[in-house]
Amino acid sequence: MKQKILVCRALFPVVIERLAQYFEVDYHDRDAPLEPADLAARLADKDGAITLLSDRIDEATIAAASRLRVVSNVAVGYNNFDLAALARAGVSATHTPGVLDETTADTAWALIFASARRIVSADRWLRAGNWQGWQFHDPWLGNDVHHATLGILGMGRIGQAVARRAAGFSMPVIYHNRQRLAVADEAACKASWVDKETLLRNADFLVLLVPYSAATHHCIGSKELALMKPQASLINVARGGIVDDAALIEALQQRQIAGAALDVFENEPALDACFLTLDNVVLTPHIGSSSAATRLAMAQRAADNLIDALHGRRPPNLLNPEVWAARQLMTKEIVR
Ligand code: 8YV
Repeated sequence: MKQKILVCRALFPVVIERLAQYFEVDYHDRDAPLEPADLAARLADKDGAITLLSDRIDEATIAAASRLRVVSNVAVGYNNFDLAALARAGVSATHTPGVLDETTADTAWALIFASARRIVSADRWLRAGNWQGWQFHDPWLGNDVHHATLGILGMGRIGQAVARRAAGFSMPVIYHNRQRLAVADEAACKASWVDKETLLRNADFLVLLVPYSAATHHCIGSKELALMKPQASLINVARGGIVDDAALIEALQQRQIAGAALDVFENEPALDACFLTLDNVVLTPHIGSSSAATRLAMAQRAADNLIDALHGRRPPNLLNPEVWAARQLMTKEIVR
């Protein structure tokens, strides 16, 4: 008899067909999240699940899911998982690192340029029929990207992919990370480690790429924004909640910094309405990994993780190896 899985969102048909070769698939084939009660009810008889960031997997969600062995996120971030609750329930968790690094780095650069050169406001203004002729002192004088200092907070795989691109624009790169990169990795992305205050004071473009956790909650607030240059732009392609949105709105209103470009927000998809009134902020709806090829690669990787785990093979992107090891041990005991 096939094991049962839940797929919590409309994915690519090719991925669903692949999963259906191995499993009995309960498919929520809509591109909107399941209600928490619905999610819990549909997980009750499942061995595994493919989840998205909008599916909160905690104690309550898995309380009735006694067969559940693995939850496989279609995302590199996993702040929707309560890992402590999953450990207590003996459920393995996986994510999709690696496959979205380059695409998300591209998005960061798109936002750097959009913010520096005011592309979105200029487009909106032109469409509104305001263009009367070319002006030397046009309203869109922006800031140069080339030769400016690129600052990166959080220098994991995506941070390094962002840094590598800076060489093409002759930009010095500084970064802050809890752990300094190995010398060879620093050399590969031509980046220098600095403390957080030096990063804030010197970056012309500050790209945030730390994962969200209690430790990074509001790690950019009014105190940090006050240290930034008046011509600086803040770029967030990581997670809402890393930035204190109210403090950022205030800084943008006061022109304490030149601009921001944000792909993620506290409480998204709800958005502080003040952002909509500001012309020095670019807003995108969490599209960091959104290229067709990358979203397919993410879905396939999530399927790989689930297929391996439910066949007793260690999945490539395990988040909680101790849970996996404990279950393997338990299975051996039972067999013996
Ligand atoms: C996704 C992301 O766009 O992978 C992540 O952590 O935030 C993005 O790649 C999206 O959230 C998919 O669930």
